[in-house]
Amino acid sequence: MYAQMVKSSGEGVKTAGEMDAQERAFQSRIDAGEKIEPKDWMPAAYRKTLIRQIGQHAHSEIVGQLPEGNWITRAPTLERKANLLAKVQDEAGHGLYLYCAAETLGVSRDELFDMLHTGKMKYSSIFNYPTLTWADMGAVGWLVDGAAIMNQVPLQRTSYGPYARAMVRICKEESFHQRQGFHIMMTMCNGSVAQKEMAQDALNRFWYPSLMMFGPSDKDSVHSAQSMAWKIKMDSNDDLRQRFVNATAPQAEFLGLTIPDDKLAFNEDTQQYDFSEPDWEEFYEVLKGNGPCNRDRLETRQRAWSDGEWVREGMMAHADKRRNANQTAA
Ligand code: BYC
Repeated sequence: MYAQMVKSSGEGVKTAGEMDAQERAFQSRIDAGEKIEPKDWMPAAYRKTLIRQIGQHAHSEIVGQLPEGNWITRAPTLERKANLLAKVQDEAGHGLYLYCAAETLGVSRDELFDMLHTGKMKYSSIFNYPTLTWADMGAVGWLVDGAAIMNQVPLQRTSYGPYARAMVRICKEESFHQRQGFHIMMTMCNGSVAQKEMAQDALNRFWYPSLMMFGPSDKDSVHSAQSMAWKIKMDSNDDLRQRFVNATAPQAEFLGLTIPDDKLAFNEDTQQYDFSEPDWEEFYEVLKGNGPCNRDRLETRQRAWSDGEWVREGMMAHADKRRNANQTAA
């Protein structure tokens, strides 16, 4: 890998000759598969990229609770309600593991929340789409968690120790979520005609937004080359998207549903599925804040933050009181 970088570095990626001795030693550790830990030296840009990616990921988990939370009170059975409640709670836990991992890089949780609430930091585009029917709970679990797993399983081997370790736990839970979603889809597809139509409609609306989760195509990806050299990302956006389509197309066939893409077909030569790209203009509009639910999602998070102020103040006052009492006793 190191030798490969020297020969053909990606755009913006420093060659060995351009690195100083400390950077070269750091890159050698990465290439040797060593984990970087919080107290180790790291280039400022490595730290910054990690804070951006882990922070964005943490925000996605937290904002990702909103489209599903919408259906907790309307789940069709007690069992479905309990499962959905547990899933939404798991997402909060994932957010917390990831905020903790980001904090080890020297950014505070308050700073991260502030960046989310002021729109300086992103969260995944997928959560700016509405969940209109119960079938959307199936489609989100099957497709959105399915896409998340595709991206996150390789991240268990990412170079930054706290991020890699957080990902191990997250992936175990995400794969359960994916199965839960697929089970909802299976039940609806084996139900009445109206239920199957609802499942098809959910697939129609969530297919392309799920493909967008992997980020822009490789030629337009800003960060991939450097992030892959640093093993902050393990695979390119297009490779992961292709893997997701390869895994999901047979599942749709099993369900008796049609992926809304006329070009989708198994290619015998490549042994992969050919498929249509998502509408990238729509993707960039969602990133700019113009998706169907951007404003609503952000307002909900801002309101939760201000409504929770008295709880935070109470907790901090309690912590201060205990600290003072301990100091007096000592
Ligand atoms: N949404 O250079 P690129 C989950 C931005 S799943 C929003 O390729 P990078 C969950 C990108 O940030 C979702 N923004 O970027 C699942 C950059 O803008 P900035 C969370 C996106 O970082 C189920 C610009 O576009 N998963 O949490 O190398 C239930 C150029 O892109 C998106 C993760 O975050 C997008 N879809 O690659 C509940 C996984 N795509 O920052 C919760 C970890 C791109 O320069 N993250 N952008 O302003 C990653 O693997 C990478 O960050 C990405 C993007 C593949 C997402």
